[in-house]
Amino acid sequence: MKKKIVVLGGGESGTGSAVLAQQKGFEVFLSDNGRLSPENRNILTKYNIQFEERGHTHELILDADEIIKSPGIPEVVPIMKEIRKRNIRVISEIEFAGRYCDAKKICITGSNGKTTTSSLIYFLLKNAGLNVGLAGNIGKSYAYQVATDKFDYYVLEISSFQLDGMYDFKADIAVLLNITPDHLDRYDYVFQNYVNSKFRITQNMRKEDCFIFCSDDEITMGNLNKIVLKTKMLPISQTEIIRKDGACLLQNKIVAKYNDSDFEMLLKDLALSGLHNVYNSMAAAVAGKILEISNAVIRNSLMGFKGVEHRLEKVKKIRGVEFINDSKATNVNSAWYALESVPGKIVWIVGGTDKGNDYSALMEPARKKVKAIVCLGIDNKKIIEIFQNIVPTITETRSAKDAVSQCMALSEPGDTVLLSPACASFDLFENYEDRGRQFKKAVRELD
Ligand code: UMA
Ligand code: ADP
Repeated sequence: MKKKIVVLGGGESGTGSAVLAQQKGFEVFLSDNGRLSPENRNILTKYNIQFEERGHTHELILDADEIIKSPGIPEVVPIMKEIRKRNIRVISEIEFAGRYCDAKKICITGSNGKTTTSSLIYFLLKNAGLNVGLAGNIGKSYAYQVATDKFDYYVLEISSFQLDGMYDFKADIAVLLNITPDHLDRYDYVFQNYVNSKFRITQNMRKEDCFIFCSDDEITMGNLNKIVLKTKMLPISQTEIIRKDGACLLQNKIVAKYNDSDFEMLLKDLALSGLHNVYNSMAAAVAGKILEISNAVIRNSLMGFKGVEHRLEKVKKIRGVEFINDSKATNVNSAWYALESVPGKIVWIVGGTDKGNDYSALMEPARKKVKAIVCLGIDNKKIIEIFQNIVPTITETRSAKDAVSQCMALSEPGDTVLLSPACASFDLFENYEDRGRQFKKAVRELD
């Protein structure tokens, strides 16, 4: 009898998983408790895949041999509780697709910088002429690409939700950028649970594999000291000298080393600005060295990378005021790096859906640099309480258009208006992309 695979959720991840499972000859059933997009409905129909929408029918799900759960579905929903009661194996799309993919896998995780670093490494591998795909928590699903494409290398951005359902998967090169509190609502508000999830990126790695990690990150180091890894260890640091494999700063240069081969590059030549992006560039350079990409290609890639939309994206300078869209800064740590990287005085757009934020780390940069705060959210009480004695002017708005026009009124030539909200966007916007686009539109309309 055919093994039955049930796919829970029919979004990007679920639809791709169903296509791959169907192609591999399983009996496949996809169940979504909401509405499918017309595009995904068409794909499922085209591949002859059985599916349901607007509800999870327990009898059609609970007889599965294995379940592929979409990352956005939390454990607390009733169907998941039933599945766990019956001990049915639940995996993520990445675990499933990894079974059918013999490409070399470069996997990037961390609380912040995943998309930037994955895109940069992908850009680097492409420039080196390698046959490479980009997938994971970005773009077209990994499973769909494994079903329909053939690559020698994959750069995979991996979220903690995806890691939670990964068991036998193995990265050839793993990158753990940093760990700061995020998504705690999905981890019973226990930070260690989230940390453990991030460390799953190292599971199954062997001595010939490579683990790139940030040795300046206290949480990473504290946890690394508690486990034994067989893999090659490649620290990246901006505070200490790395004498063996890894990357560090030497005066005004980054230096990346692997197997006695060095790569050096002036900091000022990096395309991406800000201390956080120095880490991202270091991780990419080390990955490049491991893959034996030439220094010239690594240098040109780190110099020529255009950055990713909504991450410290310069929108426009209007009457001497620079407008920057950092809508993807949905937690405190990413907003900290944004405040740090902007020179001069800042009019800061902050707020949205609070994920249990502790804003105290932002008090110091706000005191030094922020001349006014324009809140963009429904409930701004916490932000006002924290910053009212630090920042001279705080106003509240509920649309990108209002926020932008208030910022213009509060700025002088030489200032920067920075949208770096430290919060999710779901109170006023569809998602962070919608927030970023509405911001950019409002900025362009000012002119
Ligand atoms: N659904 C159910 N039952 C439920 C709840 C939801 O069936 O109880 C259905 C919804 O109706 C919907 C589907 O599940 O149709 C959505 O699943 P999903 O939220 O997992 O979204 P996908 O479209 O499958 O996209 C997911 C990732 N989304 C999340 O982790 C929330 C995408 O990451 C990822 O690119 C994609 O898989 C890859 O295949 C996005 C993301 O926001 C970019 N990630 C988070 C982040 O970056 O912060 C982690
Ligand atoms: P992710 O995919 O992990 O959410 P992104 O590359 O999309 O990461 O960046 C999210 C936010 O974090 C942006 O505001 C960006 O400027 C900031 N950021 C990027 N890299 C880092 C890093 N290494 N450390 C902290 N913040 C970062």
